[in-house]
Amino acid sequence: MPAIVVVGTQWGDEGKGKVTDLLGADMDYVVRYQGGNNAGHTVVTPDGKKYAIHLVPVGILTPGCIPVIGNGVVVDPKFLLSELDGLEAGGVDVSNLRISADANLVMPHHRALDRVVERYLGSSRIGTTGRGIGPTYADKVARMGIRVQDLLDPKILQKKLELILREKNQILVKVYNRKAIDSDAVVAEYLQYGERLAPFIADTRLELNQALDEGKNVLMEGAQATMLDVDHGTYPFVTSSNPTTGGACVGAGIAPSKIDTVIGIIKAYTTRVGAGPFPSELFDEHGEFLLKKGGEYGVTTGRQRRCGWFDAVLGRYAVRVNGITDLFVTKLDVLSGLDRVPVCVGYEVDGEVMNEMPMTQTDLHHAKPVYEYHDGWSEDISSCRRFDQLPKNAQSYIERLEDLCKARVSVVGVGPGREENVIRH
Ligand code: 2SA
Ligand code: GDP
Ligand code: MG
Repeated sequence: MPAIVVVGTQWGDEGKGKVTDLLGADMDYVVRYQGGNNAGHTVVTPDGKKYAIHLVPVGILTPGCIPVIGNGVVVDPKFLLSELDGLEAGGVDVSNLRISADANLVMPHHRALDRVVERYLGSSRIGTTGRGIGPTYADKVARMGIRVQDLLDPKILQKKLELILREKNQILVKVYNRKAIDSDAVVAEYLQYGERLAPFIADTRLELNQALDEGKNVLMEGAQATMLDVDHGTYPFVTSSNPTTGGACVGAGIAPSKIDTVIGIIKAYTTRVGAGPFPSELFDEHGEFLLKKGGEYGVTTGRQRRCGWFDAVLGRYAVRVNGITDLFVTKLDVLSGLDRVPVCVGYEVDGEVMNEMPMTQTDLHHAKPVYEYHDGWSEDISSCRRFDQLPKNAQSYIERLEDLCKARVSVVGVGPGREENVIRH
């Protein structure tokens, strides 16, 4: 079987963790291909245990599955070791983990710069997770990155870091009035991490391609989402990587021809954490309803998520950009109890109605949602497992999302648990 991609369609937190865990049982490999420990993926296992996974692939929870941190991920080694320690303490076997030797490392100067730049931006801030993600990717592209393989070569690590810190310390001290970072201390600290991580460091590109050639099942686990993609999202209010399907190829070193299934995870409503445009955002009691009933708080930072109605313009855009073959609609259960459920079907921009994503960010910032209204349902749907068990109005809602987004809805989530799904096709 070729590779499968699980991709976020909105602004993240659609339930990628749950879906990856659900599919994990049939997978030989689960691969993270971008992002870092900014991600927060929640998994609730059948025994009721709740995990919040950040940097390692969710597949680490599936016995026998090989979890891979691909070359496109940015790795904070201190965080990674503490995440592995935490999982091991909870009885999870982490010994199968592979980390690409080519992945870039999050260094102390990246974390420091992420925070000071956000403060410098003031009211124009992005609302990052403060994990050093943006500065690490910026240095990677500027060819000033330090990679996982450098942990295995003390001389190179020392040489690269001394050179890089000469520039970064000027910025930290002279521009932002912060303390300089001592390169000897960082080298000593990172070599210790390197010693512990050495058994996991691998040529993951080779291993994944060999596995695909042998017919093994490989799942690519996206983090963040389409509208946070640095190329296709609401720039500059985005993360610094490519969560979209194309990023899966680059971030793991596999060819597009190896992918034949792209599963788009889409919440039955919309949320966003951090700054940036959000046309269907709610500022009333309905927004409060979604926040409370949906438990919409950041898994990494604890921040309250902004909530709004389903945006079909955005859904259709995500289907197109990612080549989504199947949609997995999550959290339909959260909408039970509403008299009517609005769906955003277009944007009004300066008196003109647009049915597709505007070309410019200025237009998106000015976009006012155009809604159509669906009758709601009051039943608790969490025990439904077949489509015909859902209330008629819930069925029509899903069918309409399918029409508007132009992709089939194969599964509908009716609760956080692994089994709480309506399987359609
Ligand atoms: P960054 O830290 O540079 O990637 O931040 C840039 C933007 O990307 C957003 N972002 C996220 N949005 C939703 N969920 C994410 N993960 C956590 C979660 C977030 C949390 O699962 O809840 O706990 O706050 C995530 N990671 C990055 C971020 O909000 C910025 O808008
Ligand atoms: P991710 O970043 O895409 O993995 O999503 P998060 O874990 O950040 O947020 C999704 C939240 O919704 C988590 O708390 C999940 O346990 C929960 N969740 C996932 N699917 C469903 C569903 O169908 N119904 C309900 N009620 N909760 C769900
Ligand atoms: Mg999340």
